[in-house]
Amino acid sequence: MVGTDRINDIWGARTPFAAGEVWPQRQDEHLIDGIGHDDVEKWVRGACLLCSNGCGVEVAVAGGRMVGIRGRAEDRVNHGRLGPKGLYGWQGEQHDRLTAPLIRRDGELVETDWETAMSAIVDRSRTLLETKGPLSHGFYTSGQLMIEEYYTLAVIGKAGIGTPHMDGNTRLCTATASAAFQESFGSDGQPGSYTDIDLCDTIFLFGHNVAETQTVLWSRMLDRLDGPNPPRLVCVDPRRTKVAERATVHLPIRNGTNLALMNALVHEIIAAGAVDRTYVDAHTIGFDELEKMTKDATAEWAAEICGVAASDIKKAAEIFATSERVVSTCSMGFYQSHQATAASCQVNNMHLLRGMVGRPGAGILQMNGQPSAENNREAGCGAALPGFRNWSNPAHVDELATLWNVDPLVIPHWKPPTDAMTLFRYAEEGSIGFLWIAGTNPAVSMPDLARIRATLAGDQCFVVVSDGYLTETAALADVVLPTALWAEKTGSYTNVDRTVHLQEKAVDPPGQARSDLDIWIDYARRLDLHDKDGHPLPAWNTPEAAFAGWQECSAGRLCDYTGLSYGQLHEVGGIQWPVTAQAPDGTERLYGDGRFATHADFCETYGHDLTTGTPVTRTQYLADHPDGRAVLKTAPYQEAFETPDDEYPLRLTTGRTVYHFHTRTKTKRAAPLQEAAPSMWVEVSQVDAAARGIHEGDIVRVTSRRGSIEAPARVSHVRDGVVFAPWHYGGDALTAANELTLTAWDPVSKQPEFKVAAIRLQKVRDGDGPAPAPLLTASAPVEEV
Ligand SMILES: Nc1nc2c(c(=O)[nH]1)N[C@H]1C(S)=C(S)[C@@H](COP(=O)(O)OP(=O)(O)OC[C@H]3O[C@@H](n4cnc5c(=O)[nH]c(N)nc54)[C@H](O)[C@@H]3O)O[C@H]1N2
Ligand SMILES: Nc1nc2c(c(=O)[nH]1)N[C@H]1C(S)=C(S)[C@@H](COP(=O)(O)OP(=O)(O)OC[C@H]3O[C@@H](n4cnc5c(=O)[nH]c(N)nc54)[C@H](O)[C@@H]3O)O[C@H]1N2
Ligand code: SF4
Ligand SMILES: [Mo]
Repeated sequence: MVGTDRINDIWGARTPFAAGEVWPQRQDEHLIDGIGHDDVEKWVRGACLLCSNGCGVEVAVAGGRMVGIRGRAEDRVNHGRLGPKGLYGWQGEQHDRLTAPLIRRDGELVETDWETAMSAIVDRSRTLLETKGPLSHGFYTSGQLMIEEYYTLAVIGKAGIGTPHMDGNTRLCTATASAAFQESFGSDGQPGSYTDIDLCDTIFLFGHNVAETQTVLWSRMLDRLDGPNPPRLVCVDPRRTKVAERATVHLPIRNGTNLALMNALVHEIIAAGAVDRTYVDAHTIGFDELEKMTKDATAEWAAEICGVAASDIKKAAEIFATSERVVSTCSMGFYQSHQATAASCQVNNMHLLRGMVGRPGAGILQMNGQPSAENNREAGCGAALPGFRNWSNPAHVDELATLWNVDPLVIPHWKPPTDAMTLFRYAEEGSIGFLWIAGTNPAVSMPDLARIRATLAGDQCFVVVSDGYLTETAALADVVLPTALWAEKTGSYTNVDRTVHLQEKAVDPPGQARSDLDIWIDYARRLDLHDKDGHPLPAWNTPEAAFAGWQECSAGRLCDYTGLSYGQLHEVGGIQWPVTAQAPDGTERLYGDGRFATHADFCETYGHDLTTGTPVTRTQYLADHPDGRAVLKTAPYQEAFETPDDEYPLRLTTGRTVYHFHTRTKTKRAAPLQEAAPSMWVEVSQVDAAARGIHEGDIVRVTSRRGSIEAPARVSHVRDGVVFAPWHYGGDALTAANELTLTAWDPVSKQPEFKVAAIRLQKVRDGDGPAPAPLLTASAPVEEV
């Protein structure tokens, strides 16, 4: 093995640096056993596809196979570094792949050819369109495809078929990031940049275990923390993560109480007189309302609800109030909760109150999780229109109708676009009779799995699954299509801080597998989708032509790609949008001039009431005159839908471990990663374990109102009263955390509440050794094992 060990040395060697210096390069590399540098025939450029950090890479190819990987030293995102998944995860693509289409015959999935599979899909599709119309069709996609693919499906679904029932698993992931941007700034679009980490004096991490979920970004933070004049660090997480261990203040709040904390932090900042009045007056609306809504939200009040010391809340507020350059991130601990949008807007508000948006070192990073969640949102492949356009603004719909040369009435805008949770409800009751799932595994990743399995397996809905593997979801489908993955095709990905990368095709896909782009173009041609003049829709057949189509669609919008080219992406690596004739090398930050995307004719939404989700009308919106000013808004704190009671006395939360990606389709097939975290466990505090006679490694049962799971217990540093379950472990054994989670969502972003449910915990039997949980992460045991 040539290279680096990222299993035992997760973040690698420190390269400390001071504020304002350039983050030093460190090139990480891994070649498989038996392969040396001289054996590599070519290095192909691209970006890692195993989280939203989007690290620039080069893939080593020999004999038509991938044989290794290295970080791209000059890339702005990672300066050469790679984490565990980046270094080893691709190996999982070389095992157990689907190589031919499958079709269900007499209850069994059997191999078939493309002609049979596509004919079955198109026959069903055409019959339903003729008898029931476009509302019979649903598309549920991903945060892991390429923008060329998303935009192609957006055109098929929105200009060709005309269904509002399209969403991505981005609904489970970053819908709240998008919603919070829209509510505060008028449009989706990340204001900040990773270089803000290099310049900041303070970092706030809200429900974000960056040490395990964006390991390379954490390396950047660690290098600041270990350098001269390190930033102060505040961490809000019910577990003692590696982030918490480095924090100046760690607020281990009860899960499901984020908004109480946020309202108190804003209260304390206002009370301290730390508001930048000049900025607020010139660039925001809604201050008086915000002040009123947070008037009673004292640190003492929140301390009761959140279960942390009032003095710590005050300390955190004081740190924010006395810093000049804060970087804040929000992630799933905030997004997968009942008042997700309101809590995340409060983070935007804290920055607005202190005039810390779009300034070097002062940046908001509402995180993305998946590598191309951003692209799904931009391309309008989910519950949105392409280019951050406003579905309730007829002028925006007309723009698209002109671009696509279709009747505006075809483009679904007579109702809000359908979110994933509602889409599955329609599939459950059969009004959606044709559901195409691509690049996601809902039979493990959605809440309340018993219900999802029944929906997918039932006869009321014809289910097509496109995936590289026979996943838990594919096993329930009517037709399964084998797809190319990642470096087996060419296309672009955009990461958290708007950095676009081009992944260039390095190897052929296995067997008969085809790219999602080719599959969808084939489907569109077979359905004979066309524009008003009879020209085929979409108009392209190749990734580069799809990219050109997308560029045209993005023109003049915030996510303007018009100045980019494949050639430039190949040469430079990551480039941040907008890229235009005026900004040919990209744009580091948005909103530096204090002008936001809230003009009524430009904005993506007129906003919502954050408590109920009720839309604000255009008339109301105009009356408030945001007109380029940001909107300060929040909601009063409410308890989560499910809170502990006598029967279910503990709080469940769920999340990730560093070694696995999601439902593990790739990482369980990559030996170093799988060996590092081979099977399910649950994390319990010392106090809760002792009360139930549970010791490290004992087998426990966790039961909620939806179901139960059994797994070994790790006695860890999770807060008392909270049980943490990783949700990576699907399969037959009913160990998936989502057996327990509930069907409930934030009213604005519609993001499901994976981070709050009530459960009961019982010991089942003694264990025979420590739990199979990692030792070097937030899952570390309290006592040595
Ligand atoms: N190793 C690894 N990395 C990944 C992924 C992966 O599967 N594995 N997935 C990628 C994707 S798609 C995503 S979305 C990101 C997710 O990245 P993160 O958001 O960092 O991941 P999670 O582990 O889901 O949740 C983060 C933290 O939220 C805390 N938390 C739980 N409940 C609450 C709460 O009520 N309030 C607060 N404040 N915190 C709470 C948890 O203890 C956890 O440490 O990671 C990306 N990176
Ligand atoms: N309890 C709980 N549940 C959660 C979460 C949580 O924190 N707690 N987090 C949620 C979040 S943030 C997310 S992002 C979701 C993720 O949930 P999923 O999207 O279901 O997770 P993955 O395992 O990444 O599934 C992606 C699938 O796409 C396939 N795939 C990869 N690349 C391609 C491609 O190019 N084309 C095609 N057609 N297929 C491809 C992979 O093989 C895999 O089967 O889970 C959510 N579920
Ligand atoms: S931080 Fe994310 S993008 Fe970078 S190597 Fe790790 S998994 Fe890949
Ligand atoms: Mo995600």
